[in-house]
Formats: sequence, C-alpha cells, structure tokens
Amino acid sequence: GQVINLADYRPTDFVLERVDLTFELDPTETKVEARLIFHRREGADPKAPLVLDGDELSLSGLLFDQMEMPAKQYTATADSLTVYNLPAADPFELTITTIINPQANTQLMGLYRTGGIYCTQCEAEGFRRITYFPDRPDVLAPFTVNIIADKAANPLLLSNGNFLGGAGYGDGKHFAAWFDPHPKPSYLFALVAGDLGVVEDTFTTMSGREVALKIYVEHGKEPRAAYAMDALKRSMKWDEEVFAREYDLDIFMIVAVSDFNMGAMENKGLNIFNDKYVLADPETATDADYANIEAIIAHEYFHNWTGNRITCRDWFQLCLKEGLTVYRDHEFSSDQRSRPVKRIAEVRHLKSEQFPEDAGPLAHPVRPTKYREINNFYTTTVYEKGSEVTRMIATLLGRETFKKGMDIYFDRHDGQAVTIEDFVKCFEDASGRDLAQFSLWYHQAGTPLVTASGSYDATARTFSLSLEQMVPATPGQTDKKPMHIPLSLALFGENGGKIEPAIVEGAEYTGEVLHLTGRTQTAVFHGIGSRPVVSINRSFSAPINLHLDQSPADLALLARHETDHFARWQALTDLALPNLLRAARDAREGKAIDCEQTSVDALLHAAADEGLEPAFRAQALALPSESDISRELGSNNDPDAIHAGRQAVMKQIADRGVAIFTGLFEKMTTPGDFSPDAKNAGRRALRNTALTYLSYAENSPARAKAAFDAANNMTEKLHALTVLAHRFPESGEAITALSTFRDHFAQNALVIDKWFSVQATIPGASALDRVRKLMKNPLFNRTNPNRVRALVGTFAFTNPTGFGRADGEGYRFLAREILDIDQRNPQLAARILTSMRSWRSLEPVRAGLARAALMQIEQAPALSTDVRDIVERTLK
Ligand code: DPP
Ligand code: ZN
Repeated sequence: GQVINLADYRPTDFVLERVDLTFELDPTETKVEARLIFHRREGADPKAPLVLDGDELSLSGLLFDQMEMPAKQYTATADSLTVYNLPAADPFELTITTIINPQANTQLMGLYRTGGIYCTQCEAEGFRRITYFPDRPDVLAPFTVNIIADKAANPLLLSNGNFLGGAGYGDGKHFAAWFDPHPKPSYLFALVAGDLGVVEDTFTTMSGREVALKIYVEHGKEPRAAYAMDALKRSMKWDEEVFAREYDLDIFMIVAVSDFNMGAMENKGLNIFNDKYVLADPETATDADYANIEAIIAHEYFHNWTGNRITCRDWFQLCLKEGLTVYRDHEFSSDQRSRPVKRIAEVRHLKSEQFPEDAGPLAHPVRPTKYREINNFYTTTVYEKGSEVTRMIATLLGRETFKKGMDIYFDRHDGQAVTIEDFVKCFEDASGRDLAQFSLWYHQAGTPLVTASGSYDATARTFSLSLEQMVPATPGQTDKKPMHIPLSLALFGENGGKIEPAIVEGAEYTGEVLHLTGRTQTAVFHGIGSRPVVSINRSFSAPINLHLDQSPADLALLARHETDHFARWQALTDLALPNLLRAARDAREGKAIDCEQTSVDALLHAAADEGLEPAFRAQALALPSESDISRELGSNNDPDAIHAGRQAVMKQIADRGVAIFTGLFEKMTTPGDFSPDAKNAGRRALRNTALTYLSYAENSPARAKAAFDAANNMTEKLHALTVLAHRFPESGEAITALSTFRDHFAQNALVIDKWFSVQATIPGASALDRVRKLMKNPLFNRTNPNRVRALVGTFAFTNPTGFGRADGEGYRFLAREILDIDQRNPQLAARILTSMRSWRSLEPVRAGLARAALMQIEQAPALSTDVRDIVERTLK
C-alpha cells in the first residue's frame, strides 16, 4: 500500500445520485448487481474517466444505461474499475455485476459468514470488497437494497433504512427490499441475512413518532439482550434531552454476531455488534460487561447524528465522528452512573492505553495527515484523545456555549461530509473565541508535560504558580508549539476549605479554569491569607502529564478534602506511585521494600470512609498497574522487578489494613435480586478489592475458594477465580476452580473467553507454556477474533512478566502467531501486534530480543499492508 496524504484530497469528478443494489445470496457465490447513477461534477474535467475502487473483486458484467459496455471502454482489475468516454454532463447509469464468496472471507471485511448468517462490515474500506464503488466517505447517496435468498435458511433479510416490502418465490427463495432515504457513504451500508431470534420494543420520539426497536441474536439468547434494549432506550432518550437529537427512521435494528473485528458498527438503522457488547445476564456477565454494553450501545446509537447524518470528508477526519461520539458516550455514562467514578475509569484507560501510544513509535496526531492503512488508525489516540479534545472545548467554553456550538454544528452540516476545521469553526462562532492555538491538539502528537511549582508570599498575601509546558517529539514531528491547555484549578487551606482568590494575574482564570497558553507562564493569585495547597488538572481537564512536587501531607489533605472526587483519587494515586516506583528499583537491586506510611494511611482512611461511595473506594484501592508503573519509570524497564515491587507494596498495605479489608469483604455484599446498577456494582467492586488484599494478608486460597463457590454472579465469581489463578496458580483450589468454571460454562463462548483470559494473565515465566497449551485446547478457535484476543491478545497486552520473560520466548511466540493470524485476518493481526509498541522502554536485553522478534515479522515474505505498516513504524 502506498501513503495517502491529507494534502492530496480533492472531490470526486463524478457525483453519485443513487444506488440500487441487488444481492442473490449464496454461501460461496453471491451475485451482486449494483446500479449506480452518476453525473459529472460541474467544473470537472470533461474527459476524466470514472475510477471505482475494488478489493479482490472480479467483474462479471458491466452495462452502460442498460446496454453492454464495449470492452475497450473500461479496464477492470481486482482493485479498480476505470470507465472512459463518459458523458460530459448528462446523468448515466452503470450496472456492475460481481460474484463474491462470503464463506471464504476470513478478513471479516465486506460480506462474510458468521455462525450460519450473512453479515457485512464496511468501515473503513470494506464495501469495495462487495462491488466496484467510489468507496470514500464524501460520496453520499440514497440506497435501495434488494435481497434474494433461500427462505428456509434465511427467514430474515435486513438492510439499512425502512422496509419497503418482500415476497416469496416459488423456488423456495424469497426477497426483501429496503430503502434508506438518508444519503450515506458506503461505509455505513449493512446487510444481514439468516435465522435469528429477536427482542422487540418501541420508542416514542420527542415529536411523538413511534420507532420499532429490534435486537437480533442467536435463537435462545433473547433473554440476554434485555439489558442492551434497556440501554438503547435510555440512549435515545438522553440524546433527545441533552443534545436535542431525534431518531430519523421508522425502525432501529441491532444484530449481534460472534465473529467481528471491532466492538460494533454504526451502520444506518442497522447496527452490527460483536455479541460481547450485547449479551448479558447476571450469571455470565460482569459489571464491567454491563457498563461496556451500555457505553457501546449508546456510542453506536449516538453515531446516527455524529457520524451518519454528519460524516467525515475523508478518513483523516475520523476523530470528527469518533472523538466526538466517545465524548458523547462518556457523558451519557456519567449521567447514568457516578460522574467522578466514571471519570476515574476514563482516565485510567486513557493513561494505560493512549499515553503509551502517544509516547511510542506509533504516536500520531488526533487528526493525522498521512496513512498507509486506514484500519490502523482506529486508535485510542483518535478515539480517546479525540474525546478529550472535545471535552476540553466544553471546559474552555463552558457547558452552555459548548451546547450552542453543537447546535450550530448540527444545523450547519446536517447531510454533509465535513472536516475538523468545520467542527472547530462552529465553536469559534458560538463563543467569539479564536481556537487556532487550541486546534494544535488535533495536529500535534505527544502528551504534553506540564511542570508546575508554587510559592507563597505571606506578606504580599499572594500565591504564585509557575507553569511550563513541553510537548515531546514524536515520529515526524520534532518541533512543537505551545498548546492552549485548560487547567481546572483550585486552592485549599490547611483546614481543607477552599480559598477563593481575589484577583488572578498572569493567566486567564475563569470558572476555576486556568488557561495555560505560553511555553512558560506565571499565575499570581491575590488575597491568599495562608499557605494554600494547590489542586491542578482537576477532573483531568487536560490530557497531560503533570509534574508538581507536593508533600505527602499536602496530598493527604487533598485526598480528604478536595471537593472534586476525581482529584481525591488523583491525590491518592500520587501518594501511592512513589512507593511503587521505589519498590520496583529496590526489587531490582535486591533491597528490602518499605512503604512510606502517609500514603498507606491515606489509602486505608479512604477505604474505611463510609462517606465515600464504594465504587470510588474500590478505584482508590486499585493501585497503578504494572504497565502504569513502567510508563512512569519511562525507560530501562524490568517487568520482573516491577512485578515483585508491586507485590511487596500490596502485601504491606494488606497487612496494615487486614481488619478494614475483612470488614469490607463481609459488609459489601449485594443481597436480594441482582441489579447491574452502578450502586450495586460499586459494592461488588469494593468487595472484590478487599478479597484481593486479603489474599495477600492471609496468603491462602481458602477465602477466594469460598467466595468462588458462593458467588451467584459473574462479577464475584470471575474475580474469585482470578485471585485463585493469579495468586495461587499451583494450588488444588485454583486448578479445581478453573476446571469447574470451564465445565459449567463450556457452551457459552463469551464466558470461555474470560476463562482463557484469566489464565493468559497468570504472572511469571511459566505463563507462556500455559498459553501454548491453551492454544491446543479444543475450546480454542483460531478463526474467532474474540477468542484470539482473549488468549493471545490478553497475554501480549496485559501479562508483562509472562509475555516479557527474560529469554525473549514470549516475543518470538508473538511473532509466529502474528504471521499466522495475518494469513486470515490482517486487521486482527495488526491490532495485536501493537502490544509491542513500548518495546524501546524495556531494559537493553529484552529490548534487543523484542527488536529481533519484530524484525522476524518484518522480513516475512507475505505480509498484509496492515501488519507491514505497524511493524515498520514500530521498528523505526
Ligand atoms: N464501529 C466503530 C465505532 O463505532 C467504527 N466506527 O467506533
Ligand atoms: Zn465510533
């Protein structure tokens, strides 16, 4: 694949007016007839040929205005169809016939088969695997879709839009016709056919229209779709109340499939989901699963406006729909659950996934300017950092002005394919602010580092805060300009009360948000009667790294008195982190590990504070992960030392807090009928955390074994199983629990994924042998992306001591697996390979071994564009 540059964008020479598709479905020979009506764009070169995209296609027929097209008038290859001598102005019709093989489509892009049903995935460039087409997001047209298939095998024939009608044929076949009146790009096309069960409901929109809601799942799984349906209705209501967005078709459908590369896909009126994000019941789904289902159902539904009604001009603008829609689903979940707890979870995720990406060889701007393979840009930078950038606009402008900007966006651009510049302009118009400097967040990669230091002058009654920002160099970007960084900031007195400054000089400070715009800047707060404790980047108002030296006493004060509970969590984390970093260094040097006590006290104080919600306390007690610690250490990392250090810190906290943890474990039960709501989930989270600490204090599998046996919900059962397997892998209790669990859930693929993941993450050098053995287990399935991710992906991404074992065998194992997966499913292979993105921060021996494994991939003869792109950038 060659490099595509944003600077080369230009509109198509031809305008697509209408699309009429007919599918004659067959597992191995599906006939696709595409009737496309075009006219030449005004002002376009009257001689320019029409060039359509294809991917592994072969042309079976081509008509021009229903007449056979002379062979010399076109050229067809597997990846393009070029048609010459087309009319200068008049509309014309091309009828293109292709025959495709859904059964053989293991890439899961285009039309494929999964569990006996036909389904499609077209984003980003899957439609070109169905027919020759101007397969780009700025070509929008209304689609009519006719589906013909064997009736017994495929009672259900679905596509986008509204159902027009259908009928049976005498030969056992039947057909259905769908029409989507909303012009859409091809990436939003969907087709599903097969035999599925359905859960039905209705939603009455704000203007009083009744919309039919249908969720299709495998027969027998209908009861497990109830929560997804509930989340869908809540999403529809929320988007009306918060963004005044109403649904625009008569029907909204979701289909759950078990083989899917992504989480879900927002096809117009016909979302297709990885069934992992639809199916849930208390016995088989964890609270995290419920939360993910709620978020992803909302996310895909919200795309109807941010993505579908207003789409991207080109794929460089992916964050236009993804960053914004993630922001919207975050807001939705915050409103449905606890806002601070949700924010903590978002920031944890951002730091563990996006920060390493932004600090490594795969770093790229939220709005990139070039790519070789667009599939590789569905990244946490585009999604999560993109959401943070949207969130900063709301923080800078204030909620009301932000809403005003969104209203302008919806009014101005409905039905269009637009750019980030168009989006930002709406907020400039709403606020009268110049957002040019702010826009650097879209263009400059790398996580800014802000260094802050405060000094108090008692005589002048001033507090001066010096700030300095630095954006690190990233691939292709060495010189960075200073950014516009919104820092939510407050001052607290020794008694814990908030101090309101009389005047602030040196920086704009409105609504407790300080605008850092210079490379260096000093803000002076006047009228400060006593030495303040400063709290910066409250609610994580900007996605930055912050360096601020604060004493354990000051952090402990914030941990107790900050009114922003996110900032309390941050203070507790800042207290805990130095212990973990020191412990990692000490472990490496074979020194004794000793925790600084203020931090342990603060943590235990929070754990026991009944005034704090249980979910918050669970978050506070969940120490930074091993990969968080390596990120903070930055370089020369030894996963074994980090692991050993963290284990020692856990043990010390557990020993000191054993009484508190025992009390929490006993008290935080969730009696009565199971409820997946946030409150009950919080109690389960805190109880689980207590169990983890008790496994260190008691150093015995007994309690976890009892918890495993007694659990009546997956959240507690899986956690108990994890404690047994991770803490006591050789014990009879762990071995029995793992096999009981497997036998009990053998028929449930999503639970068996968890069974694989628990074992893939057992720490230590022996993990690799376990993973190898599991790959030979009859339950392992190489063709199912969820299963491959659950075992191979989880091992590579979240088992630093097992994957990163000192002899490099883990890296070599991954190299071989990537090459194998790449044969079938390049997207999946490329995604799992990004687990190597932080290899340079390893100590030299491991780094050398990791590099050798990467080179082994790079030198393999037949790599997909997807894997080639990732491996070359990772090595560069
Ligand atoms: N389906 C993916 C998402 O919603 C890509 N658009 O993020
Ligand atoms: Zn999305």
